[in-house]
Amino acid sequence: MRERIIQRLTERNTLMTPNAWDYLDRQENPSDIIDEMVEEKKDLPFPLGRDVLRSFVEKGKDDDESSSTQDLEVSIEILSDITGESTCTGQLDDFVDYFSSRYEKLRAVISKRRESQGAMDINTIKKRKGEGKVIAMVGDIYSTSNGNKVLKLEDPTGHIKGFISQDSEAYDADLLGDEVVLAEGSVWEGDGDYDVTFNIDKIVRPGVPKISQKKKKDFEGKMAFLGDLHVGSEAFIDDAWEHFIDWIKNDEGAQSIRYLIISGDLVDGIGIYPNQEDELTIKNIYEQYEEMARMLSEIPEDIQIIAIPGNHDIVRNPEPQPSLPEEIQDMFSDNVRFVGNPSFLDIEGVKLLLYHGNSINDLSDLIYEVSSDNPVRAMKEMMKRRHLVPVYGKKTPIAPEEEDHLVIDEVPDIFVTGHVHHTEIEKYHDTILINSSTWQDQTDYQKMRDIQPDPGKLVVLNPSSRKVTIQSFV
Ligand code: D5M
Ligand code: FE
Ligand code: ZN
Repeated sequence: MRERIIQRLTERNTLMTPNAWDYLDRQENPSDIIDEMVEEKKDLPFPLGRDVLRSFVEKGKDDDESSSTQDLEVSIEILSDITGESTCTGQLDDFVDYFSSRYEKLRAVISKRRESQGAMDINTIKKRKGEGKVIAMVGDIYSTSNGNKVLKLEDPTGHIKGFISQDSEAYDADLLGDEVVLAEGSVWEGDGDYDVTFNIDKIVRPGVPKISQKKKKDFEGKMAFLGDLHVGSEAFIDDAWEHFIDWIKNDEGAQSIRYLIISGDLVDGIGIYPNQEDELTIKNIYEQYEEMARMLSEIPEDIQIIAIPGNHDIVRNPEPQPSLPEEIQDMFSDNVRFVGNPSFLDIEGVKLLLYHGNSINDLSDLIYEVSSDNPVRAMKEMMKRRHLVPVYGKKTPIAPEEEDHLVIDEVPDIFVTGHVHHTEIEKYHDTILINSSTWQDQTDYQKMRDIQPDPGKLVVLNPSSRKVTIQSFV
């Protein structure tokens, strides 16, 4: 049987990793699985790993109605995740493609708005002059000596100089470079030293529809959220973690938890900030993950754990980040599932957007009302712009993928971030915004930067009733 499987895979230019073999050996009909996979999948990754294989097998189980699936079986569908899909080649052209994807995807969102009717190309409005509207990406913005704003508006047909008077309603829009907006106004004829200029009266963002016809979710049980464990750090709060483990194993209130979502920064990593090694109890990153795996193995295995990486984890820093490497994933029990940062998931009909939250720092630097202590406010700004990293070139590095995976194409039921080591929940239209807590106390580095963490908390949500509670373990 093994030879036949190897043959089928080599015909398709791939091989399986040892862990994928282990997984396959535990299935009832290994040979059939590979036959089906080879037939159904156009492209097979090299090597073929455990996760891809498992995802294929589990999907098959869902589709097969004759099998007696229990009501409460785990069902996770990955709707968007960069893992295994990266197209980055490191060429300059990548950025051209990236921003063009960002524009097209956001234009598709904004075009659905009533206000977009009658929007014109920049090239057309430039020739035609007079009143009109355009769907444009915002370029460099600066303030003039008279206190007005000048910016560049761009679409695939060209660009035009934009002008926002301080008296205009558009002045207070907190426009950021690289966001895509609908700009309404009128075009001034250029003459002499003056360029043709679009005088902007009003800015409309992609936004989130206010009224929805969404059905109530019939999700059974609860989801719980935590993040920023920073395992390996001296400041990791063992006591709080032990309380949490004791609670999740024994407390009646924990029995209905079926999914545990971890929003990145699983370990503290190494070399993330100056002199970090002085604050590490585990100085080897693999050992940090081994400890993390041991800790998660204490959680009852009927709880499905889903984890994304953060800026302290062992994957590339630019976003989107793929899931942790397979050699790390293999340290963990089968109920732990690793996906990329960000990921858009469908968990039993509940749409979940999971993002570590690096750009919260950028938004708090750029928008007056946003601060890192109030992360849901930053999350709202992301939702309004329908983008997780609305501004390029600040603190959050972006990998120029052919498709912009950071666009919020679809409005999620739940949007989760972490990173700023606070716990906060708020509803925004139909979406529940959650910033999940940390298990790391203040580090010397954070003390220097006056960052006050709010550690040791677990957010518990009933997706069906939309009731949320915060459980504290410190
Ligand atoms: O982030 C821990 C805390 O440090 C969180 O409050 C964000 C803040 N932080 C992290 N990186 C930066 C930068 N570059 N500027 C400002 N504040 C930052 P963690 O990712 O766990 O180190
Ligand atoms: Fe963190
Ligand atoms: Zn972080």
